[in-house]
Amino acid sequence: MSYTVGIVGATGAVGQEIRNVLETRDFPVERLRIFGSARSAGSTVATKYGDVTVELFDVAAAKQCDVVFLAVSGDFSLEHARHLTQGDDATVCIDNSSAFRYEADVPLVVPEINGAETKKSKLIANPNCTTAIALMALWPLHQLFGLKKVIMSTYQAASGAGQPGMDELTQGTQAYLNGEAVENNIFAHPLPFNVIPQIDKFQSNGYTKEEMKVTWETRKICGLPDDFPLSCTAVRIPTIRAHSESIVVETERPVDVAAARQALAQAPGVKLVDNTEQLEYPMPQTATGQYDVEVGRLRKSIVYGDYGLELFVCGDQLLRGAALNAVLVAEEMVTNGSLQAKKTA
Ligand code: 11C
Repeated sequence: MSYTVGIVGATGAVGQEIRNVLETRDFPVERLRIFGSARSAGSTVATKYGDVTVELFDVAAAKQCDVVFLAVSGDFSLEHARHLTQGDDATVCIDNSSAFRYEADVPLVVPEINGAETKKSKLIANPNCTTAIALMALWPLHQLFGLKKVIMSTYQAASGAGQPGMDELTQGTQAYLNGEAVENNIFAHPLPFNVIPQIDKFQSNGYTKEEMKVTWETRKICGLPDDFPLSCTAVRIPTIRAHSESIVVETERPVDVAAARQALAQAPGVKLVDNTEQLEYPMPQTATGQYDVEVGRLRKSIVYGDYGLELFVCGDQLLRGAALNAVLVAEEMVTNGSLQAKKTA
């Protein structure tokens, strides 16, 4: 069986990667439809499935698809996603924004963890990139030792702010090296040769929205209690498109570092890169462009002793953090029968 697939926002950084991942993974595409704004409508995109003319987004037209990927703003998703997924002509919608992640009736899915949730709804939320990347390592460790507490600090790439963020970093770096003024319109401060301990807006508890997303989303995806303690400090650094994360976990059961390594080496979506003698550990340069999240620097925690592990993780923000996860959700829905091709007259 093959499907009519729609992408809304296909010319943005995430939308482009969704198309690439569909093509690379040979997702069964009968027809690809690309929807955009009045600015991009009418332009042509060369794809594996032939040249595709960008259509002006319209709910009725998008509902003709079997599955629609939304790679647009939360406001756009809020306005249209429920209309796409309701009614006799409803379509499956996989939303990359944060608009529905905390709605009780909308599954928030990392397929390797809670893929079965996709059977419950036509509207599926894709997690925040920082959460998705961390969970590839945290989930196998939770299975093995039981997570009691998680403290993490992130080193997040410019791609988290989309193509404009990557452009601001590269242009700003060139300007800096030329001795010119560095402009910042996307980031709160100039990013080149800097680190910025702020991603998204500050909340009343002193954390940023990005940091709270990691806490809220981890609880929901992993089925942890609503008060599960996870603290994140999210920091923007001048790398292009792979997020890095330093993670400390306290565990319910005693840790065994060798067993942790073995579990991570076998975990889907993970590449164990942990040979300090050879100076091998996760880095943005090696994680970029890879489907698997690199995990390494595994060690027993000197803070939590037998009940704690420390590790370092790097994952491609646009792939595992967005496009790959979304396509894996669609693949899961094909496998479990929740994604059906519409009968055409
Ligand atoms: C960043 N994690 O690095 C953000 C981008 O909730 O989908 C993704 C925001 C989201 O800036």
